[in-house]
Amino acid sequence: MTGFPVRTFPLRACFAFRRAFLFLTAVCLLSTKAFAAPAPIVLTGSDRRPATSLNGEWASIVDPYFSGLFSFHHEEKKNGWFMNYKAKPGDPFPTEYDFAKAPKLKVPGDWNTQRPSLMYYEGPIWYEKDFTYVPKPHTHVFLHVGAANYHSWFWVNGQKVCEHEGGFTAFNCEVTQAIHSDNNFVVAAVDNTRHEDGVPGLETDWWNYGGLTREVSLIEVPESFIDQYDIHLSRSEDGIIEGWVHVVGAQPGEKAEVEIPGLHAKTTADIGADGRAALHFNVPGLERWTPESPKLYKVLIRAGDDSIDELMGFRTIETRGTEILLNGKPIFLRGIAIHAEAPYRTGRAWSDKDAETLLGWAKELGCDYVRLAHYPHDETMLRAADRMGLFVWSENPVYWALEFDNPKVLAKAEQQLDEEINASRNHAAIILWSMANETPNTPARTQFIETLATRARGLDPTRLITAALLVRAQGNTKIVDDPLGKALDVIGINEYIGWYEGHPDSADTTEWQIAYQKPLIVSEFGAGAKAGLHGGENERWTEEYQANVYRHQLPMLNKIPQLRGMSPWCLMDFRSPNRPLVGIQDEFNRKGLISDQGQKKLAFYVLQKAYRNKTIGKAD
Ligand code: GCB
Repeated sequence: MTGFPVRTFPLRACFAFRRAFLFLTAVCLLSTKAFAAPAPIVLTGSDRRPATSLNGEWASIVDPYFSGLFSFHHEEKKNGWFMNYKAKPGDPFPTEYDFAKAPKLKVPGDWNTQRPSLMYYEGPIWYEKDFTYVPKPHTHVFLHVGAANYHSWFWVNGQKVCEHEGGFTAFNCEVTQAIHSDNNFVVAAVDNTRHEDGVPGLETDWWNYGGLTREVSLIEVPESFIDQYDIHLSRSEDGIIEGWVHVVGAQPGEKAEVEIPGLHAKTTADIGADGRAALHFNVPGLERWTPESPKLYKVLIRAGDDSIDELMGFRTIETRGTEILLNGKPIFLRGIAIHAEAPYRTGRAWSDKDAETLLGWAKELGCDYVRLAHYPHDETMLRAADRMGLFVWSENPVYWALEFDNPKVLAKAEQQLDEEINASRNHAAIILWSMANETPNTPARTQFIETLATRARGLDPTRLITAALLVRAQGNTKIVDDPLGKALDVIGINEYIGWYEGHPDSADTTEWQIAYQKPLIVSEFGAGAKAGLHGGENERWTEEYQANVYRHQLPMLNKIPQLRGMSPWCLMDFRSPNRPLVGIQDEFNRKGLISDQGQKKLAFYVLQKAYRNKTIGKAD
């Protein structure tokens, strides 16, 4: 097993061909298989493996013109800053950088909140770290990167090990050939420049935090190793766990084994030529995962010399008409939307503590569900949600307007979707894969997202596909008929009655017309309020105004017959450059029920009462 765990190579090859032979373009783009690189290594459950942490202080050089990588004629340098060259007396050339003298940045961490001069920085920054390592024979070593926003390049001891695009998903760079005994160094260039053909694109309503925002480590695995697995409760056969284990480097006929000691259940399966062992085994006495009782089992996965000790819950999720069924029973999702903004300190959230604070507040609010907007969140959030009994809506960063007619953009969205699903498909908490948020209703958009939905179903047929749609209006009637709804199992809609349109009491006279007989989740509604600002209930930005919006929204939503859940916008205030209003927003979106410093606003208690007393929502 060799090669870079990224899809960029085959696409690049395609684009090189395009220059020479235009007619080949379509062939190239439609059949990347012909030029396919080895499948990316996923290392599902990587946080359950022993690892050598590379967290901590890294040397950093801000490089707005990217002169560490590109020459004055914009050619990629052979001796760029990734060589970490130490100037010697008498060198016949100057060395204009020195990581040893460079200031430090903490990893994990966005750079913006670590240095005032970087708060607004968008561009490349170089990172360097020295480390010692003693590789063992007959192993593969991967550099595991939890997330690097947005585009990143990695070198170990001067050798390029990978390049990755996408700011919110983990990836693995094989470093087996580049790493050696004792002293090593790793250099990364991370560039958070926004691009028209990026995913997300140019406009977002959140801060474009750059850097190595999640944990970085080295993971050593045997020659043949468990790369991915999907272990879930069957929807169709009662008391059966099914799925597969994918082992890289195994010979057909070798075995993979899955054991759940707490249930005295164990199965052994043959690995096929595709590296997969199919699972299908009985689990008598299994206690199903529910928000009230989020039972997690220790699951031991073994193949050859490799093993992973997982912690998993088991449940089924499906729809029937306009209902959502958990373990066969209708549910209503009492939720809240959450950005990965770190409570109290601001910046990109990543730690267990961040997850426990945010999800702890969601529990206090009376939630059993969280919409993790607008991109895949850190694994720590998913583990905490499994533990705490919170359903999760997990989202691909297809946000607002993208170049929906650009096949390159589709490939990027597909890559991020694959990374999201392959890494996190074993979390009982995740019940919804969201394909997109508030995208413009055009044929190109619909085709783009339908393609993603089909792909998501292929990767994971056990969960529900959704997206947050926009709503149109005719007089007092809100109409939900976006054609994208056809491709979804659950319709998500965002509406801001009482904030972007009308007054809080406009909700009282609003009627709803929904073209789809499917479950509906109101994935956003809300209003801005500055914590501590008080006044009349029709005075914008006051806590009273926000609470008033919630008071009028809840009875209106209760009248929608197929309403099966909601996740108002949002749990906590978060940084957004679109929100400059001095003295009120100060570059924070203030629609949180809690301020970024943990102060609860009045609307928190309005929603808490409705959730705790179950005066909102039907089905249980
Ligand atoms: C939306 C977006 C969300 C924004 C929010 C707002 O519809 O989905 O990302 O932050 O509205 O506050 O306007």
